[in-house]
Amino acid sequence: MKQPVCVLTIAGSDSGAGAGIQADARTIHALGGYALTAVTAVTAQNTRGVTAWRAVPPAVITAQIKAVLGDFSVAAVKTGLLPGAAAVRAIGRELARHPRLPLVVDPVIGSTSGVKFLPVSGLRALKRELLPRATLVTPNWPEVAALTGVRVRTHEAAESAARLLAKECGCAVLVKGGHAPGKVCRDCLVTPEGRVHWLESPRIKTRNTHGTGCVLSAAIATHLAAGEKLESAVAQAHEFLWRSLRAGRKINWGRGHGPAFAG
Ligand code: PXL
Repeated sequence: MKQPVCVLTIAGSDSGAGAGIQADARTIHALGGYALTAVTAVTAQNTRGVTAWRAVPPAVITAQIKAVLGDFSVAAVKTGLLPGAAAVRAIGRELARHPRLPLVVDPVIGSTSGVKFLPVSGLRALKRELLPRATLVTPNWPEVAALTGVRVRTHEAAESAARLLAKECGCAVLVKGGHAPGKVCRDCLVTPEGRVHWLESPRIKTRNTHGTGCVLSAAIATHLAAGEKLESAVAQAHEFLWRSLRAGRKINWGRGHGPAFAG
């Protein structure tokens, strides 16, 4: 058996396994990698929403990261749900010891069902302490609006916000168009040098969309871990998510939003 590439996901646990650590691990393994995990929060949820959640203390998050990075040969890192400014700062300090590791940040603010995981102070810490060290940040429309203050209601505004964030933080920005109306889903990638690439795919009609952002960012991190260039990693991850959504579109999981199945 050939040596698998190790990818570390720093994210929350989802008891329904649609998003978070569970979606990341499934995605990383589907793409031939080995998922290492640092759990940042525990959520109780199913397809209908989150019923309870608790943050893991920052010291316990960093102990997990130290344990993994101090032993395994990790080739890329992704972050998902981060439960507050103190956790963001602690993770930033830990990852600063590994400046060459590719880092994908999915700036999760809350759940679709309305639970807020990261308050404004956390978002500020994310922008100041994690994004300048990141390879790529992957906000959706509401997240890029919260990070930049730009009102995003059109694809043109999404591109402007992405350009602004890339300039402010010096990292690449992928704004995901899943929240936009229309029959085509359009994501916009802006590199730190200001190159712009649009990725388009036909929108898939399904309720099973929980965890799409987790699958996408975990897939990008796995492709980066395998040594691929950013544009190629993003394009392949976009395609992988589209295929996963299409494969799982008719599965009946529960009464709400089932997982964007990545298997
Ligand atoms: O999709 C954002 C997200 C990420 N991680 C966890 C979540 C959610 C949304 O509910 O629960 C653990």
